[in-house]
Amino acid sequence: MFKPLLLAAAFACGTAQAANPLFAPLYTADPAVLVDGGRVYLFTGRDEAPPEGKDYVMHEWRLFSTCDMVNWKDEGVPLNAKTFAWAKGRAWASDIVKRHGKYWFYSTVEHATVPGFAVGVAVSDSPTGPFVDARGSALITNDMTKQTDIAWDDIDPGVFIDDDGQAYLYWGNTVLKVAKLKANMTELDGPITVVPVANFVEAPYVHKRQVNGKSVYYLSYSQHWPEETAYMTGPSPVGPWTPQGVIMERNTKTKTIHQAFFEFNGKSYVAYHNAELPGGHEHRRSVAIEEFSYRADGTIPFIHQTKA
Ligand code: FUB
Repeated sequence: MFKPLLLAAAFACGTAQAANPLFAPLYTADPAVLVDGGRVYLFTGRDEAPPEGKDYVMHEWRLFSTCDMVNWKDEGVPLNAKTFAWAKGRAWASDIVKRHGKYWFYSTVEHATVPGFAVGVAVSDSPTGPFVDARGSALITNDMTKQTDIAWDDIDPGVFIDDDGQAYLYWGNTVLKVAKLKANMTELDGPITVVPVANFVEAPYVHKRQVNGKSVYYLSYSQHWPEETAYMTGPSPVGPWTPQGVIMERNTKTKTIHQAFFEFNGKSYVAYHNAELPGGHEHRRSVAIEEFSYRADGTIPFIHQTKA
């Protein structure tokens, strides 16, 4: 009697048991996480580079979900770079939030007519899609924000909605940028501000917790090259930020790492990528998740990656 019940519960979560690195045989990167309705929805980019590939080959975002952090369901491809008709391709890093009962997916793609990368926003009534372009045009383009001479300084959107309802978009490579979003989630609300962060490379991600009765905002990001994960804390979504140091080590088989923090069933997790799946390399990465506990003062301990 008992075992079938357990089996049924596991099947409801998903049918594939997974351990780090996750989602073999697919190579995945750039995790974005949404916790909703008792499930974790983990969006990833998909690395399709061949064994000797020398560049990212990324056309689509994949989605996996679970209700127990062990059994995962492959939810397929809820959207791809072609979802954005104005994009040339390159489905790079993304983030997802829920607002007004809809699911808003912010993502990096290469723009077809404005040289460089851009940020688009897609929307769906369900976390599993289908997603459609919410604007019909890019939210951020390289020509709006030329703070560097590189084409990829407008990548890696991270979205955060504060308890007062104000939404913020963080993004950038080499230079970290932040802007408010209007309540419609599809337009900027005010100017783009550059945040000075020593050694910042990419993957900004903001989350918030209550620590000893106070709101603490955590801004994590990739720093140096090869990258390691570092973070800062502050009293508001726009700082001022206090550097708190490195919390995850560099990878050995790929230079990028790209983290996302989340809470699920009372436990704390960070998702990131390395390239530890067999055949993995710089452009064939694999998403992994580590559980950790915040210290009593709210700081994040050093989190070691699972190594094979
Ligand atoms: O996956 C392509 C790029 O590599 C992402 O946009 C960065 O965060 C890095 O992981």
